[in-house]
Parts: sequence; C-alpha cells; structure tokens
Amino acid sequence: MMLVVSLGAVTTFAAMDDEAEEISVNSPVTDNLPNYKTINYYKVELPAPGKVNLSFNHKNLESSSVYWQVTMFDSAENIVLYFESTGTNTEGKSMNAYLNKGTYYVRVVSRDSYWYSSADYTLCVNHTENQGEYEIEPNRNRDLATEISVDKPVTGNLRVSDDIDFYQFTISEPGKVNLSFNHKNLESSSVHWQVTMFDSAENIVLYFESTGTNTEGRSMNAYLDKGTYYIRVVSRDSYWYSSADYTLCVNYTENQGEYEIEPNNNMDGATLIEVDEPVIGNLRTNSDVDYYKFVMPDSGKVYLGFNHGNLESSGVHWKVSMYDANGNNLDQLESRGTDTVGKSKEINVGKGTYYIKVVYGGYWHSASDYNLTVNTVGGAPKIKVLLDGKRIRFDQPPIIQDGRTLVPLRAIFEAMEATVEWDDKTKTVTAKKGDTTVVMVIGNKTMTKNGEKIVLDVPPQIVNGRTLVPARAVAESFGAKVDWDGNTRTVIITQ
Ligand SMILES: [Ca+2]
Ligand SMILES: [Ca+2]
Ligand SMILES: [Ca+2]
Repeated sequence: MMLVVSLGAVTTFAAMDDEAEEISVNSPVTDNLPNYKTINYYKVELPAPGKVNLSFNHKNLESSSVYWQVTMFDSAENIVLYFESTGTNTEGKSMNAYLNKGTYYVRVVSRDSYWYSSADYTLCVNHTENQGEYEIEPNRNRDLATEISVDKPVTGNLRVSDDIDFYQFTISEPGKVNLSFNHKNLESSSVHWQVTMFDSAENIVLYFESTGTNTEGRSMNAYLDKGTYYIRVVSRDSYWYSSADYTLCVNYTENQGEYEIEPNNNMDGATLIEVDEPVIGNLRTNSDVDYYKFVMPDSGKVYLGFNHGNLESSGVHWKVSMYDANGNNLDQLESRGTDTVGKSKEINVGKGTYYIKVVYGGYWHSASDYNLTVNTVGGAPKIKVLLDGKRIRFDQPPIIQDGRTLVPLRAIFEAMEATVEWDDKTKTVTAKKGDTTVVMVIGNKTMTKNGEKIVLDVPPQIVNGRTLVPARAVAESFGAKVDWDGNTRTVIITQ
C-alpha cells in the first residue's frame, strides 16, 4: 500500500504501522513512487536474529544521480540501514546490518522533486539467520552485549560513526587470550577501529587499534583468570570511520601453569609457580604489577632467570625482585630491552613461601612477553603428575619414599573430581567419587575402599603441613590407570 504524505510532516511509526505494507524477508516486492511526494513504507518481521541487507533493483535510467533513498529502521526508529540508488545502479545492494529478531520498517522516498522517477523498483529484505557468527544490534553497552564464544569468529560492523559494539565471552579456566581483528583493505594507514577488552570490574585487559591497511590484526597476549570479559569496538572518530565488516575472534589457550594469571597485582593474588618451571607473563600496561609465589619444601639455593626478546633498546624495562613471606627483599635484577638473558645471583633460602614481583622499571614500558624461572641449584629433579595429559600443579612437590610416589591429597583428588573430607581429630581422610568411598588415616598402612581393606606400602603422611598420599593407590582405587615414566620422572594417570 502506498502512503501519500508530505515530506515535511512529522509522522511516527506508530501512526504508520497500520498503513505500512507488510512484506516478508527474502520475498521481493515490486512497487513505484508515482510522484515525488510519495513515501512508501514497508513493515517486515525478522523471524530470528540475523544478517540483513537490502536489494534494490530497477531499469537503467542512464543517469548517475541519486533517485531513491531507502532507509530501514527498527521499531524504536533507529536507522539500521541506509541505501541510495542512482539511476544507473540497476542491481543495488546495501551493506549488512546484524539485527535482532523483531519488527522493522523500510522507507523508500525520492531524493527530491527533480531527481525523481516513477519507474518500478524491486525491493527485497535479504535475511540470513544468525548461528552465532554475527553481532546482534543494538549491542551498545555491556547489558546488551552480543554473546560470543572463544575461538569462534564473529562478524560485525560500525553502521554509523557512533555505533558501539559490545561483545561478551566467558572462560571457565584461566588461559592465554588475544584478539584477531580482520577486515578488507581500506587503503588508509589511519586508525579506523579501537578495540578494548575489559574484565567484569571494567579494568582494561587488552587494547588494540586497527588501521585501514592492517587487514589481519592481532593484539598482544593477556593472561586471564576464568570469568566473564567484555569487548568494545568503536570508531576512532567520526572522520576515520568505516562501516566495512570486521571479523573479531577471541583466541584462547587454556593455562596449564605456563602463564601468569592476571590480576596478580599484589602478594595475596600472586600466581603460584613451581621452581625450575618457566612462566610467561607481561606488563600489559605501565602500571601492571605481576606477583608470583613459590614454595621451597626444604632449604636450598636458588637464582632468578628472566628472559625476553630483544627490544633493541637499552632503557630499563623490567625490575624483578624476590621477597620472603615478610616482605624482606632478598634479591633483585633489572632487565633492559637488550638484555635478552637475565640472571640474578645465587642465594640461600630456607624452607617456606617466597614472592617475586615484576614491575616496569625504566624510561619505557614494554608489553612484550617475558619468561621468568626460579632455578634451583643442585637438588633432586622434580616429579610431575599428568592426569589425562593435563599437568596437575602442587604447592608441595610430590616426593618419592621407598620407591612410591606421594602426592598432595587435595590437589590430586580435586583434579580427579572426588570430594575430600578431613577429620583433624582422628587424622582421617575420606574421599568420595560416584559410589566409591576411600578412607585413609595418617601414618596407617591400611586404607579402605567401600569398607574393603587394602594394605599400602607407604602410609599417608604430613609433609610441610600438606597431607601426602600414595599416588598409585588412590588413583587406582577410583578406577584410574597409573603409569610411571622414569626418564621424565612423571606419574601418568589415565581416568
Ligand atoms: Ca555494529
Ligand atoms: Ca601481567
Ligand atoms: Ca598483574
């Protein structure tokens, strides 16, 4: 149906709603503007969130002037698509909009009384259902953020210069995260997009700018704790703005203990590391502080190793300090951009917990990754435990006694998803998984599995305040298979 109203009239959609012609997605409609004052309104229902664009075809009018202005609105009258058709553009197609389901309106008008044609046009609202690969507008703020998954690209665009796109994702385990941000070549080296990642307390965890020619951008790494994060995409300004589609992907690698876990900005939040195991981190901003802690099961001699790529600059970039649990500074090293291999002096430390602090320490800050290791001098090589190929980390290292490997009870049971109860009075451990119940007593070689007695070679015992239990006996009692690789000193548990 056609509506003839004056162009100057203030006419709301509420008033138009009954008059607009109902059309369906993916079904072309042929119509025309019989005179320059005519406004054609269409009403279309998007059945599901999806990618939408407009096709607008007509015969060749042999003129490159604009004859038709086609605008698509949501029901709150926000413009979601705009397209102009010149006389020669016989098969026009708008850009994409990524829209939620609901009611939308399309308006077709003449540009003015001069550039006007009553020729037939064919309009189609093309719709592809969103399977999670597109943003869903409007996603202007955190509450309306489009939910995305890690390692799954999503396509979006800044439809207008002040469009804001918010995304949200959740990681269930700590991990390494960076952003890929791709788009077509805009042949301009100015910044067109600013991409910022926040944690749920609105701390910036990543920032990335994409220039027009940077078609395959990649941010630095962030090492994040599990939780929900947000990404905001905006234009730098209204001039350096592009409505071209971008494709964004959150690349995620689960942390097996090889990365710091942000935020580790104070002693309480220190990332637990093991001696002789390198950890990768970075100072994301010049105010980032990284704290690590490690446990010495016995007294010994250690030194710090600190490596990074060559930054081709001798300004001091990192300051690395080691503290005891009372905050006394024990050792320190400074690493300049050109010092690719750093090493502190060897120091004697007693049994206990120690802390390492890494801060920005010079003229320039660098967000490059560094590699930190607490090296022990001498001492027995460590025992590793793999559960279904995944390393289990212990704050008290496993020990070998009489040829049996003993591991911290809580860490191994929790990794195997058994529940653990501890009765301090009777020094009794009760672990349950499914319909299996295992009971052990400190210093007692007899354990029970569902009431049945099993004699252990080595009893459970307390070392440095941690309860250690024989790895093979507990794993096998829950039906797991246990192997020992003597070369790498690794206990391999397969559930
Ligand atoms: Ca958008
Ligand atoms: Ca850091
Ligand atoms: Ca930090």
